[in-house]
Amino acid sequence: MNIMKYFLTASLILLLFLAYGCGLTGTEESSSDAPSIADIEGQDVVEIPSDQEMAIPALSPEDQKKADSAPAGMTFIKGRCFTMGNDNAQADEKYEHSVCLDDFYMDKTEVTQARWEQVMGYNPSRFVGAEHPVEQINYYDILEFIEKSGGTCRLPTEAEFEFAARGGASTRYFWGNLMDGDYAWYEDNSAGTTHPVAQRKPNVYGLYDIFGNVWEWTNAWYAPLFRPLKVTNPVGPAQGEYKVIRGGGFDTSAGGLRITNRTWLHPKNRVFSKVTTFGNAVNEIFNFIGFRCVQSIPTELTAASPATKNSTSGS
Ligand SMILES: [Ca+2]
Ligand SMILES: [Ca+2]
Repeated sequence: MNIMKYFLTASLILLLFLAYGCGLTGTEESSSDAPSIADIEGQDVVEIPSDQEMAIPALSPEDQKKADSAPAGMTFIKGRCFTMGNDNAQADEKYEHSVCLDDFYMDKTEVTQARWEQVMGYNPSRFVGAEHPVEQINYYDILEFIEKSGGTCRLPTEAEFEFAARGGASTRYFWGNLMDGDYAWYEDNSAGTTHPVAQRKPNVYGLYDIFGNVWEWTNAWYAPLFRPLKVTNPVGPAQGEYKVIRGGGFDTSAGGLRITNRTWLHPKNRVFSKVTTFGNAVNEIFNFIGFRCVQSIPTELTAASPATKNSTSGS
């Protein structure tokens, strides 16, 4: 009898030990680093700012000339090398890597409904207002707008968007590490609607609503990871299924407005299939996406140097 009791006790201890061991293993597996769509889509991720420090240097006389020649509504962005991405946020923001960009011009504001209607002859937006950003437009609608705009507009590459939006900052937002509603319309201050452009404070380049109000299309195909290579003027993958959109919108949480946040949208999609935190796919209208134009610097300005200045220009 005593032997039986001893055996049962020993078995019980062994069972408890095994159960505890399995529990530990399970915990480890659930915190695996393998990225899933739910991980990437989730917004509640803790981010530690990287230590990259960038100051906006004063413009040389030649660059000042480019800045003075900026097309109406655009600001000059002096290109250089910077660290793109974020190793301490969502999986698809990895890996921090060096990117070098040429100079370019960028619209100070999102394309307004007035501007869209002038070019396209219609206004598809849900939150109607001449000075509100246009939305409910897909990627191919924008290609049509670009064609009709006669060379005065292209979509930014993803690197151009991040560099411009960053405005030299190495913090979570271009204004610092804490959310500040003075700089962006987002879920806590937007009252569930878009707002006329340029009502919040701009970044150092004079870009308004580069975070918040409407998300913005880039020209890049979405890939879940950046390649950790030093690259010049990267344009992203040659093809893909989704386009990258950046910057967050009026219905985005504070966390989702961080500089390096990325998400994606089918180039034709007006109905977005979203993966919730519970893993359910639900259809919901998710098309409050706008855009702003960029332009490359005209060759007559990039070629200009003191040595060639005396040549006459017919333009
Ligand atoms: Ca925006
Ligand atoms: Ca994201």
